[in-house]
Amino acid sequence: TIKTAAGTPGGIERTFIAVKLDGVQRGLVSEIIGRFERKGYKLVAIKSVVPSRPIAEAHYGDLRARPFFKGLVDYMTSGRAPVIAMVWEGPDVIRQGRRIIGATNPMDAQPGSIRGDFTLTVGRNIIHGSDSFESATFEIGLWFDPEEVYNWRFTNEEWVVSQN
Ligand code: IDP
Ligand code: MG
Repeated sequence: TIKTAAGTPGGIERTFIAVKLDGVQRGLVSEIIGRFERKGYKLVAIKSVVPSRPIAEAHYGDLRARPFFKGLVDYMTSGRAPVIAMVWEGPDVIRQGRRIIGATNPMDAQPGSIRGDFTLTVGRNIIHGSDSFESATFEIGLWFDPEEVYNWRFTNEEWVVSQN
């Protein structure tokens, strides 16, 4: 059986994943969704959105003091393409999502990861993923209303997540 306590290592969790506008412009939305989907994770929320400045600033609030912060927020809110905001659910999805995405700097990202396979610079690394249970909880609440996140059950769950 699967532990259901959110935040338990290996337990069922939710994480916030976003294809940033560079990923949208490059036509990599289906590639990115496909990687999470094929792994066995469950898509419980998705929308196309140009974030407001307060949302982008809150989203990257931990980077407020960094020199690239204003440029990052300007970029995210530019509307040159939308962001594809998602919530994915499944065992250990916060940590595994970060592994699927790869290191922040594409030059450190492993081949086989999304950033390792498709990106060259930190300013155009195409995807965001929550880095902890706390940030996942905060980011899901920031980007989504509760009714936009839908609880549903995989009919093939026993073929994807059984331990035996
Ligand atoms: P993460 O996206 O892997 O969690 P963070 O350190 O949280 O990485 O940074 C958030 C985003 O800010 C990065 O994905 C990247 O787009 C941007 N960023 C981070 N460091 C730099 C930098 O040194 N120059 C420009 N942009 C940066
Ligand atoms: Mg981060």
